[in-house]
Amino acid sequence: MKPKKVATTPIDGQKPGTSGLRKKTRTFMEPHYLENYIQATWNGIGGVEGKTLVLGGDGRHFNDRAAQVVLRMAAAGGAERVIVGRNALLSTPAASHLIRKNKASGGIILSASHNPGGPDGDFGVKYNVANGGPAPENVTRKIFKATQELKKYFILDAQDVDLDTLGETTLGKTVVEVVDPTADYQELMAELFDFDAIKALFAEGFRIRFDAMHAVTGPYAKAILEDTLGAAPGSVVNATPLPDFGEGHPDPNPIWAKELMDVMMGEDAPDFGAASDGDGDRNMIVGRGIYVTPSDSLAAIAANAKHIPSYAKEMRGVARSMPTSRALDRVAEALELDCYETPTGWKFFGNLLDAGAATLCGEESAGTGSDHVREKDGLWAVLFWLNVLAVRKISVADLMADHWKTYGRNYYSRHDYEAVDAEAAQKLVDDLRDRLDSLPGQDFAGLTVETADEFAYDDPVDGSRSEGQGLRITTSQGGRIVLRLSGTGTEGATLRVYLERVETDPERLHDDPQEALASVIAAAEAIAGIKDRTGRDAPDVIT
Ligand code: G16
Repeated sequence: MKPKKVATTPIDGQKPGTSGLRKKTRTFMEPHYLENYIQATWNGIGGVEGKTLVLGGDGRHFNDRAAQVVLRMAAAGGAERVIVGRNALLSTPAASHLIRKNKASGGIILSASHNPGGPDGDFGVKYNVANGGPAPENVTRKIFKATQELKKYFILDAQDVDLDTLGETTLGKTVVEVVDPTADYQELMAELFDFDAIKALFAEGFRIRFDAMHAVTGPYAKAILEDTLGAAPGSVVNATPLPDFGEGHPDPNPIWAKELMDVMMGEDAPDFGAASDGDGDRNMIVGRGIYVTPSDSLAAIAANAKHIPSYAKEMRGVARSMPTSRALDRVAEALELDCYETPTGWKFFGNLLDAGAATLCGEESAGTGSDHVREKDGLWAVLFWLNVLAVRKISVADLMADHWKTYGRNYYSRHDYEAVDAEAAQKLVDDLRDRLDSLPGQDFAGLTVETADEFAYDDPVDGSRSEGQGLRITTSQGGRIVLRLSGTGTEGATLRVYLERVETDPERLHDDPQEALASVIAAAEAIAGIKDRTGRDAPDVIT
């Protein structure tokens, strides 16, 4: 079997965004599209000859076909071994773990995360590096450059590999090892958490509903929560991964996981509800009658790490992305932990975790994780919460009430304007950037601007600088407004407006977040003229 050389030309727009390359599925299915990007990835990382790679995806439409292409191109490039999840399935955190455990050079994850799937949905390809984390900017820049210079790619002329059977086969000279996607991950979770305590909790009748949203975590959650920890059969719902996620939007937030929200706000709600996204790295936590925002979940996890032996032992610092609420900062201050603020994108946590500067990190976009892998990890967050509840014997609502009483409450909400005209969105941001210096001291909707700047990040570990990472404005009354354009959308632009206000008055800790934030929302509108410039009356998604 000899690699076939295929002549090609560069394809425009193959620029990795916040998390790999995401495009419409049909775009990825066009001739040469995927092949070009994979070859550019190989070129950008200095080839794959003699390397071990990990491969898996979230099972969305085209996942199976794309995996075969990646395998044939890895073989054509001379990879020594490719470790693949059975049927080309791997959750993103499980892929990260396999890369680390096997000391692989890196891995390809086929996923567009929380974006819808199916032929009319989205597809994505992400390259993760040897530490298990998403490729940092110095690598994605090289990949992008390679896409612009590409003239040929190499692919083995071979039959499909049987990915349904565990064990080793060969493709050319490359060993293809098909592994159980859940086994190693489950072992890691058992090392981190007190499974006996969680088993005892379920044995006492504690009820959970985990919504896998027809995505990749279904098999993981069933194996761990039901089969191992003893949650009642049927606790994990929508557990079979489907190529179109059951025509749903596998994004764990109150809008897209409405079914779960309705159950949790209803009369016979279970004790605990959770959901995860397409590739299993995001999570949503809900208690009976209470939704926990991702920013609050992160802060609560940090505050309660002392109840979990593997984390109590050594908590280094914590980290959050800039738009994430500053609830974490308040916990870090109280616990005397360093707290890092990074740009949006899990890749920015990699250096801090590798250097041992941070143990826990998280984002407002429903990602939480720790140094156990180099990705955010949905099921990990769920197990963390369950472990804490098992030790503290407390409800989610009481835990949060206690948390806010201790640290104050950072009311928080994100307003998304989706598929807006890209030029209009860019102009809104550019115009506001130009006015930033003039804002401090001015009043908007009753709030006075205190500071206004554009976030830039100087990585404390490798000294690299990332500019243009979002506009941030702080106001009187503990308010903060952040505006940035999403780097994961596939249609027009998505404008994200992040709104926050700190409340420490014990009488005002249980208000409706949109009401508690009304003044900040009005100030954001007065400052940026969002409705007028986007032509929208209201955000498409409020989380
Ligand atoms: C990715 C990144 C996250 C980021 C999120 C949203 O998540 O890994 O770090 O917070 O996108 O990014 P943006 O605001 O640019 O759309 P995922 O779960 O989509 O891989």
